[in-house]
Amino acid sequence: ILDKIMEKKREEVSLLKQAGLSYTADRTPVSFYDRVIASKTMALIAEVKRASPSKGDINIGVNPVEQASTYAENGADAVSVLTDTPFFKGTMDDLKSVKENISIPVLNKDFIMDEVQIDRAYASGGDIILLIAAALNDEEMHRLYRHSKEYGLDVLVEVHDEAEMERALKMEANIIGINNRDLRTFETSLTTTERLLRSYGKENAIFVSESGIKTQEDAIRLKEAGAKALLVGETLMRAGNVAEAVRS
Ligand code: IGP
Repeated sequence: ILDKIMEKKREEVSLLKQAGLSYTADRTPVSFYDRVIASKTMALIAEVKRASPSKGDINIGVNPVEQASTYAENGADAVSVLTDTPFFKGTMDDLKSVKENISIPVLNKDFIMDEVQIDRAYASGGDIILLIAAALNDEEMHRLYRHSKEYGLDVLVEVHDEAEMERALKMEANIIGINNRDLRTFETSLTTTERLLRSYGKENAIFVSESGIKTQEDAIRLKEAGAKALLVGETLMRAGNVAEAVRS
């Protein structure tokens, strides 16, 4: 699926460039990194996710602003907003409206392959952007990382295995997401975080465990593995009582 998504993204990026949109903004992003460093407890990145390629429709009728506000009011440390439309049914407008209504950092969750997407993220109110190691080579990762840093954006570098982790550490990424879901097979297991942190947990970065997190027991398990933050989407999107789910 990742190859298919990136192929579609390439079309989106080329349209963006053709349109010749230039994004102007002058803002100071809110730092997620500083917030986690200052915090003694496990951080939560709570995600707004209407649908996904692996689960289909999750919560198609969600009001992103209400959902994000509930996250923020109940102690989330950041809100992730999926902005990919073809596969996740999110929009850049979701990101903009969420940003206007909350003060905690906002992650522009998308498949970034070009600077123009970072310009757009910055101008739309994103504080953190995502770079997926499985979708980018070293040259692209470095270039896009540097571009993000010029705006003062935080970068979540996402890895899924040892080789990707080595690449992320080598570029001195300070926030590394370990995706428990294999984007190529959809197989999801929390042992991915446990395995990678057994080998790399002492390295100097904030490790975020991502995907497939459902219960308090899962959270405890990942905390014991050395994760400093969790990224949770589906469980919060399906929760009957979102406020309670965030707090727990
Ligand atoms: C959230 P979940 O299983 O809690 O809904 O997962 C998040 O980790 C997932 O949406 C995600 C993702 C990504 C989505 C992780 N990495 C990259 C799109 C692109």
